[in-house]
Amino acid sequence: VESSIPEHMREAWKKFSPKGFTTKDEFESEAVKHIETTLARSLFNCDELAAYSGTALAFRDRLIIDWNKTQQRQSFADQKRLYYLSLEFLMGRALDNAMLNVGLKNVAKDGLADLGFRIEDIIAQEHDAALGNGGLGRLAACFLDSMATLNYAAWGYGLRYRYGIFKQEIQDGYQVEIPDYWLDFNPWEFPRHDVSVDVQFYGWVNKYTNDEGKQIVSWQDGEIVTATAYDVPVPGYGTPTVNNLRLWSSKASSGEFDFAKFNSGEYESAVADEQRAETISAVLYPNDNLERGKELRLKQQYFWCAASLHDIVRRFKKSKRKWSEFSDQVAIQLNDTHPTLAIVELQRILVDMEGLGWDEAWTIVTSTFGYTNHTVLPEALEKWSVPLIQNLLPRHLQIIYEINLQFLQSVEKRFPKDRDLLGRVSIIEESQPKMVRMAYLAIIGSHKVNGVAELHSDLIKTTIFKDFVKVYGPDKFTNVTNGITPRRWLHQANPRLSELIASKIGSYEFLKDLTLLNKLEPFVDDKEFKKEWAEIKYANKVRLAQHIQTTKGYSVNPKALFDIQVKRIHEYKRQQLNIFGVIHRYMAIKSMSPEERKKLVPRVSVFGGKAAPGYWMAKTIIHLINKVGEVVNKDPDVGDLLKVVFLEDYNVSKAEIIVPASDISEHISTAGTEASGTSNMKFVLNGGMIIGTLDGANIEITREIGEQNIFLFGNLSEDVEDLRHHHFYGDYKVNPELVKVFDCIKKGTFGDEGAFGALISGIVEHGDYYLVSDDFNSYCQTQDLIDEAYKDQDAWVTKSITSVARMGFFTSDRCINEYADTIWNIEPLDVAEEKEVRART
Ligand code: GP0
Repeated sequence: VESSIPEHMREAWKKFSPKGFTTKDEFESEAVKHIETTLARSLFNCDELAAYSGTALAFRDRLIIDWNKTQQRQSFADQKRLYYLSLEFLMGRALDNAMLNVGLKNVAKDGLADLGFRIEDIIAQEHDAALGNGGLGRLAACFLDSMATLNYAAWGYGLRYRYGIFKQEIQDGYQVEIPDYWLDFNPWEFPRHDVSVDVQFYGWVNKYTNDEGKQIVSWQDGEIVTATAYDVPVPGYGTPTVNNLRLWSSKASSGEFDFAKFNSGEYESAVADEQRAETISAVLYPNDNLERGKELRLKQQYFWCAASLHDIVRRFKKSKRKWSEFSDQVAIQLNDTHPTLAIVELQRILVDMEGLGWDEAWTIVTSTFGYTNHTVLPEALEKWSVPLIQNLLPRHLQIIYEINLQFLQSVEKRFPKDRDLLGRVSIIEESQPKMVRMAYLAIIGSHKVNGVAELHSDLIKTTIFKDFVKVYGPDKFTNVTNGITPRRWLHQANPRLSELIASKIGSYEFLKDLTLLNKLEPFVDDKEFKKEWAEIKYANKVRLAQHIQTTKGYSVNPKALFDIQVKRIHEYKRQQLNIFGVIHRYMAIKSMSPEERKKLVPRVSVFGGKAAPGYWMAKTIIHLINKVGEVVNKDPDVGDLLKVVFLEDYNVSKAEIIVPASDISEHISTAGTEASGTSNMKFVLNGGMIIGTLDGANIEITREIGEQNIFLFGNLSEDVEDLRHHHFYGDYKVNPELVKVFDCIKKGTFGDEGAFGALISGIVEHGDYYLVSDDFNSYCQTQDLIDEAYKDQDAWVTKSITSVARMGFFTSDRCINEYADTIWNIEPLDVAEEKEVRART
């Protein structure tokens, strides 16, 4: 590694380079120094926010030391790296995670107590980094955690949105969106004003032959926007590795904001240019599993892909290697189709800018990229209109056409008699206007395509991508079942359970090798252990009940069965099935005698999740849940037997309170629609049971934990198509129990019945696409089984412990190792020496 500091002067550097604190006194000294100098506050005006800031800055310093070393070590090792391109990184809070990962949370706890603060209050000051919508963005965050923990040289690349996912408020039962400006104080990012890339839009393509007779293609006269890097350190657990998440921020290029405009009196238009450029990274699109084809979104995608690719290529070029070695040094994973333009951009860089031949370039491109598909829902599959791309990225459109031409020629050669096949696999959909099918481009430009759970990976091979299996053979398509990081989702969210597990199996090694959880199974009959297990669940429920008390202003009984569904609100996820089930239960309670009521298991139904601002039906579901809550919660006939809670603004930090507190959580999507689900894994890992359909990863969870430990119901994915057909062409009748629920709503029991009309007519009149009626009986019966099972607390705790013991497979560490072995072809870096040096100092 080169340095501008002469050899004989490096001693001074080494002598004074910081080592970072390890003791309580050192921590206090660092925190107080930051509070009094960096923040210019004092003993007399240090509130909890200032204490948070001082603590965060102290830990940040520690991370930076390891971060710098990691980057040096990785450059030095000169191995292949992985770049994870994702438009979303749903990181949540960083401080708690940093403290646990460097193993100094207890030091901070004692230090903060000395200074007059409780560590939980300090942790709670932090604003979530909410640069994502849901499952896909949180998966990216879990992956970064695993990649650092396993010592892979891996970078994340994303956008630095000024506004993350909106904050949700409920007013009169309706969702209201509030902008989430989160950058006021963010100690976890480092602006790198020296790392920038100029990105071009619009303009035109100039093709000519130069003096040497060579074809030159130049894309010119476009609008230039500058991408500036902001780096976020990503610490691994119990390792010196701190990886990098690089987020790009947009601003007008210095050329664009030109002084000529100023001087000629065009001050306003100069400022307008500036603002237009900044708009690109201003806001996260708040849609989950839905694409709406907005030009600004396409601009975001290209801006981020171009900046990332130029950064990666620049790093590669420093190594002075031959281009043919590019994919030995670089693997790029596409998190869904959002970064598909990176494929086109790399081809453009290699052919137009570096002068490689088309075929040589294309071989490099396809051996570099891997593509992960996250959904089969048609409305989520990205398509961009040809005229839009033509205008914004004229050269890229030409390249896309060339890729398509070459691909279709190769298909024609292999399947000369199948004209239809060509139309079906073409990147261009021959509609009005023509559309570019991004998933097809991603498949053609990658060497591997994976789904995120077994069922989902089978489905993409037999449905949306089946023609490509015919063209490429089945080996290009593979499965990597999703996973979650046990550091955040067990150790951080549920410290007491983590501690109990460690005390039983002898160490915290399970946090790095989650299969060690199986050592818990011999203890399933240990009375004392079971008692502690149950006490911890109860304490977590008390904590959630307190959260409900402070945020909603009413109390729920922590002894009741906590039934939780938290995730984005979506028709396919079927929160409507859940709330109809709640109404059914409510009606049953109302019709019972006091004696009968005494036999019931009290239940708290908790909902949480955001609806996309333009998704009217999802908002209607939120409205219904809130209105049902208003009526049920104050009905004296019901009392503690049923409470309905809608928790506002579900996010990562709230999930850390909610997930450990469930008895049952709901993962009830129409079979075949939920690619994987990941919260299902989080809930089971925290000792909760699941009510679920045979969908996504529920199937593999069942295989691992055993059928007796999960409450499955509903139709199978292979029957969905026939059922839908039957709704339109058969003698279709809505389930009579569900009809009673609808009648109850229509009577105005929950207020203005008209407000919920569409929810009902979607099922009764418009074909019940999500099979709510078909699954209603089976759902309600299974809920009854749950009540029965819950009455036998001892057997319930046995189920809970057994399930946790068998969850080892669902760590994101396993998942990342699978990607590394089968897709990226990368090896972890050896950090043994670094660990030793650290242990000695
Ligand atoms: C999938 F296509 N997912 C999409 C999308 O636009 N947003 C998103 O969050 C999710 C799936 O719905 C999932 O089933 C999956 O597990 C997750 O991506 C990660 O693979 C929700 O858990």
